[in-house]
Amino acid sequence: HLLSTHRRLHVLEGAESSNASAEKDGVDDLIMLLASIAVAVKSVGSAVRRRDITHGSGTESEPLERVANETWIDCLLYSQRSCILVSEDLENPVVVESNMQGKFAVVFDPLTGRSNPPCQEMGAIFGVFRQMSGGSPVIEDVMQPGRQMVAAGYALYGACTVLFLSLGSGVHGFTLDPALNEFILTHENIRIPYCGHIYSVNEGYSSLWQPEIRELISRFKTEVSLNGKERTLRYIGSMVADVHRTLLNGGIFMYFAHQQWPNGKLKLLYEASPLAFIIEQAGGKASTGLERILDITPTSVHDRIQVVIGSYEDVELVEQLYKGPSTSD
Ligand code: P6P
Repeated sequence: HLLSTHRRLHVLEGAESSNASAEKDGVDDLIMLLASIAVAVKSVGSAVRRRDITHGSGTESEPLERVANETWIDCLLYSQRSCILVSEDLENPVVVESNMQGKFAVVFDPLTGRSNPPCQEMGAIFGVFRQMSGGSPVIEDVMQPGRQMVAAGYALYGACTVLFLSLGSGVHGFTLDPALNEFILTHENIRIPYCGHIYSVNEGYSSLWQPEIRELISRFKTEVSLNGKERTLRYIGSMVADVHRTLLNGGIFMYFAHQQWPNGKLKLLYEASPLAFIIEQAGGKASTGLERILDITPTSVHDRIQVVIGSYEDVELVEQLYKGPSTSD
């Protein structure tokens, strides 16, 4: 779809679409915005793959971080479909100049998963809201709960570059064909398995967790999965990679608050909410253990929360263990 849309976009750009005055918040404009994100992903993916060549070996990802952030901002600005941007790498939101403004507020982490360089599983995460305010964009245009997103997705620079996204009607995955340098639809209408046996949590923090979290994990991992398999742990240390595996194989990813991160480590607006949007669009569930992530309205653009996300049955089980025996028990 993206490939054909991509071609359509070239035609649109080339032929000065007949309805050039088309409303800037229509589907075509959302696709133009997503096409600009696809360009950013191609460009950053190329820089990631060449990082040890162009930056010298053993380099911190700092230059890569700056390249990624600037690439995303440029692509979104020149799409002329965005009006306000929130980046993991910027303290404050960027308001797009009025002559370049569109009607979409975009939140993104341009190079996620880099806390353990040279992590091989870096990527990007993004979410798109429709501007709610009339006239100039305001902070409230990005301070929306994830359920208000009109699109969300992630890229992963793994064995190949993939771009998985949803416009609110299912989840579709695209794989970059390096020969064409185009994204090809490879995973149409993905559904996450209802239950899985892989659990993903950093048990290295066990001594830092609250006692009830230690108890929860201990009980959860001894529960045989509904698919009849013994549970097994996989943890990459890059949320986008751990959630991507969970989407395709089923299972659960958890990041609980602990002494170092009393509210949880992961960012609500541009990590948890877009991935929650994807997982729930694929039939899974995403919560803090107590409430749905997509229902949470941020209080600041860099809010952190704890995350329990994955197969519906597995998240339900963790929520039951977390909330304790219900009053009806
Ligand atoms: P820890 C990577 O920087 C990140 O923000 C997430 O992508 C990842 O899930 C988490 O940190 C890993 O954190 O504390 O387990 O190393």
